[in-house]
Amino acid sequence: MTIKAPKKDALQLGAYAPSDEEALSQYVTLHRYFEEENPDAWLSEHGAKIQIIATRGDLAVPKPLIDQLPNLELVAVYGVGFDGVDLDACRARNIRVTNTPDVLTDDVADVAVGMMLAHYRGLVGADAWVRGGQWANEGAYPLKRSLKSLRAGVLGLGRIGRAIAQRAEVFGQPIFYAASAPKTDVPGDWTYADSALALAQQCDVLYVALAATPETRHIVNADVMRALGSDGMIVNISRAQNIDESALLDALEAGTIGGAGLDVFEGEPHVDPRFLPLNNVVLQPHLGSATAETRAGMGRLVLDNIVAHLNGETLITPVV
Ligand code: 8YV
Repeated sequence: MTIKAPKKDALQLGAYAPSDEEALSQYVTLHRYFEEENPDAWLSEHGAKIQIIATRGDLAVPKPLIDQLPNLELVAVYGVGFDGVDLDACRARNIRVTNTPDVLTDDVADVAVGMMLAHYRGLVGADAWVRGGQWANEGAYPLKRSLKSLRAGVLGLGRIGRAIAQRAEVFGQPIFYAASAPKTDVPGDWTYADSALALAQQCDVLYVALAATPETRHIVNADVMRALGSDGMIVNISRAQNIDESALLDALEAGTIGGAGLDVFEGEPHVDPRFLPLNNVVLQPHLGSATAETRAGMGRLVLDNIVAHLNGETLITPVV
């Protein structure tokens, strides 16, 4: 790709893969803000030259930061979730925002269904059963659940939610979903529920696949957990804010729900220590999109959006 305009200056808020950073450096001057020892002083001196923010889905781009960049034109998010970006502040100044949808859908859905499989077939405990000698000393591993006996409930039927539902169908699971309205482009046997609570009352595995917004905060609360029940499982590959994590810990500890599979956490990467002794939760370090193939695709999409912006061309995957 070529750029017709001079190199612009980009504020990099978090690390990318070295190959992605090398590719981006061909087109913009990257300033590794996340490594600055005195970021406020740096912004005061250099903020005016920044035209692009290169960030990630798990990082924040708050209004106070945006306000210190008077010449900001574009926020490029390496990730599908743009909940960390103050979109109102961007809209107010005609600052464009892009993300990286589609390229990561399948990998994130795979992790969601993988955590369901691991929990209901007890794979993590079974591995320890072998390694710890219990198989030889105590015999067969305890019986678990057949995946085809479970009902899948998907909260949020966007790209990732649909991919999760399609995978659950392959396991023979009936599909229930909750969305802003019934979908007309899904199989006729997918059952619509008009709320998270109604969905929890009809399913065994509740997949949280919602984009994080102020309206979805703690949408999975203690009432939803009670409705899901003691054989139920919550799987979260979206954002921690969509679940009342304190209520989730209470429910897991009390057995109100049977288990959880979590790839996102409040305060990540620092995880509430209450999770650590629990054997009914599968813990993953926000790795939904973390494959070589998908991260290459995400990095390429960030680059393509930035080059399109530099050339004054249509953005590839605009949010704002
Ligand atoms: C992160 C994500 O962006 O896509 C998202 O919104 O949360 C993740 O894919 C990824 O972990 C890069 O940090």
